[in-house]
Amino acid sequence: MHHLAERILKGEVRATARAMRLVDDRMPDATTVLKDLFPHTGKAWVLGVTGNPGSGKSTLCDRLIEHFRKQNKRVGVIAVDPSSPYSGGAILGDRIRMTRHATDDGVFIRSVATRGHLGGLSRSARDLVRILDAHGSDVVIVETVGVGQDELEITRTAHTTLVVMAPGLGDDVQAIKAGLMECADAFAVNKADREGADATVRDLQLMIALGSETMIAAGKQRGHAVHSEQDGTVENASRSRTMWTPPIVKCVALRGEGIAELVTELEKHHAWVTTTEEGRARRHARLAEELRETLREALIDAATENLGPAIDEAVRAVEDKTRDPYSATEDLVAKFRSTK
Ligand SMILES: Nc1nc2c(ncn2[C@@H]2O[C@H](COP(=O)(O)OP(=O)(O)O)[C@@H](O)[C@H]2O)c(=O)[nH]1
Ligand SMILES: [Mg+2]
Repeated sequence: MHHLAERILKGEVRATARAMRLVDDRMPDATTVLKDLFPHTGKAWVLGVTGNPGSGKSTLCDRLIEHFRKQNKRVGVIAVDPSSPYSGGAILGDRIRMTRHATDDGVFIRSVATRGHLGGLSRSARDLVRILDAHGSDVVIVETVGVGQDELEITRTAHTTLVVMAPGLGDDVQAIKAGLMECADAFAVNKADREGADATVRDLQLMIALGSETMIAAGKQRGHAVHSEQDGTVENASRSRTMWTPPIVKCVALRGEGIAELVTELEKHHAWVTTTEEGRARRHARLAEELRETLREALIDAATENLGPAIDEAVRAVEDKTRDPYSATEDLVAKFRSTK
């Protein structure tokens, strides 16, 4: 076993931080460590927290950490932020807001910049989650801004995804991005000390009700509710029983209000994901996705290595119009196959 993996499994903070840097830099050693760690992962509850900037995600995460620490749970946090870690922007803000946990060795907080992740941000996030899981975290919180596709994809690393909304932020339910709606397993309407929180709750309720009506009618499956595989043969009534309906919880993260209720709802979802057939199917689908993604990358690497000059030649041939790009690709695939 890699020495870092051994030390991570003992819960050594420095080894954990070191392995995370290897993942960031996509060093070959990172893969070795991840291979050794994988059999020891799967114990942590991965909780995604997303939403628009300023909705109060970091403040809420801080409260969640506090809550879990009172239950003596070890908490890992991955804060994915769009700004560079050195710009003094949001990451610095997040660090400050979470610092009261910085001296607690039951909490491990890691900020991740969104730029410069070879192989994609969601892959890096998934690997970092696994390291924290093996390190002994009972809960791993992944905070991401719910804007770009990359960020939304990260929520697929989580067992449970919480979408944080706040009134008066232009966070009207009509404006909420479809992607954000689809990844939500629960909603927190934060800043309930402000006007408009009840209206946001009502709008969300309506949207969820309409959403599930549409889903039942169409017999479609959505990101947060994977139905039985015998689609079409299951009665609508039984379908709606097995479906997950995202709860909505009002809170004031700033004052720690509503946090216990929120955690209760999140835990219900965790139980749903871990005990139902729908939850199992969802985990299976995500692993299949991951494997396809890593396979695609590995195949491209292998093909590039084997065909290097042939690819350059093909590009020139297409440029000279002596070959079309479709046939050129077919030629390359045939050539790659014959080298195996
Ligand atoms: N009034 C009010 N302000 C809050 C609440 N929660 C967070 N804030 C403030 O909202 C701003 C953005 O919070 P932050 O946690 O950084 O949001 P993030 O960008 O989603 O991570 C900060 O100034 C917080 O103090 C709340 O419950 N009520
Ligand atoms: Mg934040």
